[in-house]
Amino acid sequence: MIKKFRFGTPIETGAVISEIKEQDLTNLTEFNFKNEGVLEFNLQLKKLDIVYGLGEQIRGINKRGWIYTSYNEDNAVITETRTSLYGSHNFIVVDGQVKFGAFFDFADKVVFDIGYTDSNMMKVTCRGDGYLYIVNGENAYQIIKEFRSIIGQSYIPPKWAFGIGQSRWGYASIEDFEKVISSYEENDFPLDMVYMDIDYMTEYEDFTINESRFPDFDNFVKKVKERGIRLVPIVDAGIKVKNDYDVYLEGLEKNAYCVDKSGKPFVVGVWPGDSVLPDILNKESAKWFGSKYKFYLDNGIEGFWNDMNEPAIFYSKKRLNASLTKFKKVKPDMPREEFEAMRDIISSYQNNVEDYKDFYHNIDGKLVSHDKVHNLYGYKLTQCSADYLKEYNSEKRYLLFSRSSYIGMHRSAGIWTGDNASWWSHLLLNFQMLPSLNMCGFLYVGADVGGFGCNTTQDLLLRWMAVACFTPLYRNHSPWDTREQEPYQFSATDKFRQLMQTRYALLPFIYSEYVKCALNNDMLFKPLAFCFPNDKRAPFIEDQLMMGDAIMLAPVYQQNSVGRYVYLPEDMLEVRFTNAGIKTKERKNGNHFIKVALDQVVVFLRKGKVLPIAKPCKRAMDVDFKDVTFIKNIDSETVYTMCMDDGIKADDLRKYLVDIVVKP
Ligand code: MIG
Repeated sequence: MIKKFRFGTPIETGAVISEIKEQDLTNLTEFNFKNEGVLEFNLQLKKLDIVYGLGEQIRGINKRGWIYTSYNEDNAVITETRTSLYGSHNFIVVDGQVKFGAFFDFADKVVFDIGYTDSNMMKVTCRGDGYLYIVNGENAYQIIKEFRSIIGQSYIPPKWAFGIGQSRWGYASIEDFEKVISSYEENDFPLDMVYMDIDYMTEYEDFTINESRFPDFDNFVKKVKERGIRLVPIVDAGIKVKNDYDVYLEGLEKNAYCVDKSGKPFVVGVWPGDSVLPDILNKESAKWFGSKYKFYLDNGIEGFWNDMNEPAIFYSKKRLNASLTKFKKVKPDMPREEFEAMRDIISSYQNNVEDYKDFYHNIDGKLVSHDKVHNLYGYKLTQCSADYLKEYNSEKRYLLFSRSSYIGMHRSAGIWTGDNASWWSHLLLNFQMLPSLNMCGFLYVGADVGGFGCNTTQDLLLRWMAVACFTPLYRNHSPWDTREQEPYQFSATDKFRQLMQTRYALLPFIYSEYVKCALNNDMLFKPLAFCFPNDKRAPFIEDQLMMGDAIMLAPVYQQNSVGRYVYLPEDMLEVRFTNAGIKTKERKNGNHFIKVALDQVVVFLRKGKVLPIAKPCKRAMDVDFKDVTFIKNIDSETVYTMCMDDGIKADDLRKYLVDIVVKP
């Protein structure tokens, strides 16, 4: 039930892996289609129609009432007025009197005006050439599963990647990492990963380790792993221009960088200063860049996060040089206008989209301007690292996630949602992104726990950790210029420990549900309406989600609240994780004010379902999936399907799904 339409001569993105026959445009009945230089798809919306999708985007689960742009953007100020974030996930589902999904597989900019200009109209405009896929189905949920089946199975990380990770931009030496790990150990906090931000490198050079601050690095990696913890380094997109940096020289020799019009490597400024961008849209160059991960792998590293791959640009050398003559000398009596003109020039450097028109990729011998394929950069960069990891060791699963992305990347990596802030509104925003990301194939997802930018507070971090209990990627991360945010920096140690233990108690459930969703092209997080299709209120609930088909999440996301109102579409069992054990209570359908203390996690278990709970553990790999107890809301025998693989081997995980019989 999928129709494929082609517009022009598209760049193949690789997002869709199924063979689908192209159809004549006369079969495009879902949209009113116009092509006057730019492609335009119009649809009249009915009052209560819902539009789902768009993956990593701002605003709610229902995307109506705003305008969204797919043009990957590095901008750390994520407010409600933004229109684009780090990824482009061009899949939407219209759910109303008409129901269909639409995937705009365009490498260039796509704008989704979903009732912004005219509240009853949806207008999608696409720049450049591409494909449109129309997915039909009975309901939104079926349409999504159908779409997921043509884009291929989602990435499954190793089991340890479901543990807790600690990160901070600023950890810069063995001592810093020692301190993090020992603080976790002293406080009896569980931990699986510590992330290494850019300060581990020599002068921000990718594929290097600062030897003076990390002497004997491979031994350090080994020692840390003996304590059950993995180090996960960051890899930035830009390669430093420097005459004795072997990686830079090698890439030069292989013509592996993006070039300007004259064919010279295009120079941009990022963390290392003047840098060049690997041309990862070129097959050979991509292969070369991916192979560089060997450096870390040889040191015992098993996980990576790819950053700055929109690509982020602090300045382009070209713009910088061209503007220099415009600078006047700063004088005390300088007119305000002149001063402001200078300031404007300076602030125009960072991530100026005009720069994207000034460099080129060599795609199969043809020079293609970056701005036409901009949205693929993070995807393809992460793809080539994933390809190399497989080549390095095809037996093993690696942890890999990226900041920038496009649909297709979901097969080889996860996403973290970039530079959020320590704002209560972002706690809700990041929660609402979960189902939208799942619709687009991204299952291994998570936000910086506690918020990245700005100063967090103890209560925000606690509430955030209660939500993160359920997100596949769970990482506390913040930059050096904000309040220190590791759980051990605050006084409520017992509360933090309680929440972290809850995560590990839930690991057999989280991991098994994740694997099943990946294998079945299913969503891990669903809007309520997908599970309660006959409930009239469910479509308008934006702050509760179903996880798998067993539990409903309803997190507290407001400061100073002692709980929240929760809507129960049916009778459910309230399951409360407390420091005095797990407490359950039957709840009738309807509205309830549910009290939730700062160290508690409350979920609602559906009738006929069970929830496996593991014994306390401090490392994900040590959680005993065989030794679980079940919280039950059943009248008769049922089965729970658990994934019992070793958590590491790259294998068909279907073989490890075990049905466990649970009696009432
Ligand atoms: O320009 O590596 O989103 O997680 O800590 C900032 C430093 C670059 C942005 C990432 C953030 C990371 C930071 N990076």
